[in-house]
Amino acid sequence: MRNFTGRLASVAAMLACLGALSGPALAEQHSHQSGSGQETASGIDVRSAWARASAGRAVNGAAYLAIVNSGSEDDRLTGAVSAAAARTEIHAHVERDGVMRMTKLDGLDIPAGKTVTLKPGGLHIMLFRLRSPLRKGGRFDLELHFRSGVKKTVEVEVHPIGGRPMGHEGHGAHK
Ligand SMILES: [Cu+2]
Repeated sequence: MRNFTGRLASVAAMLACLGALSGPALAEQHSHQSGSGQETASGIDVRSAWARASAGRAVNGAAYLAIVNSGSEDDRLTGAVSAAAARTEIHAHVERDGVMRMTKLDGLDIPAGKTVTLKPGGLHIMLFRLRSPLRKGGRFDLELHFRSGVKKTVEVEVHPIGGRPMGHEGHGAHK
């Protein structure tokens, strides 16, 4: 019985994971800045970090942000940690056989002079097993680790879920 329950829990986690990403992706523009990013000698700056409020009993979430490399050296995002979640991964969406799927990345190149934007339907920081639901208006810290040794802590703002209930039909909401 224990095994069966465990399996149900992991299926629920999977659905929640998909649900977190299948909302009205482009319904809102998040042009304001969180103000928590700061320039350093590395030239890496993180801006506009946000997450969508959890839907129902969703156990997973995703964080979105923009990483600016104004330095002259290429860098690479190698991981992230947050007290808000048990585990994080860098994820991308890739289309395979006409279906969008999430894929774990080992890292994310941040070329010199470029901005890499993580946004719904695309790149994101997956937050597995949230310690508590993400509530609209809430905030949590996310620490980003870079190959150069730079660590950046940003404050992630939790935004409303959006206009319509999120289903579990997958990743069709992009574009
Ligand atoms: Cu994901």
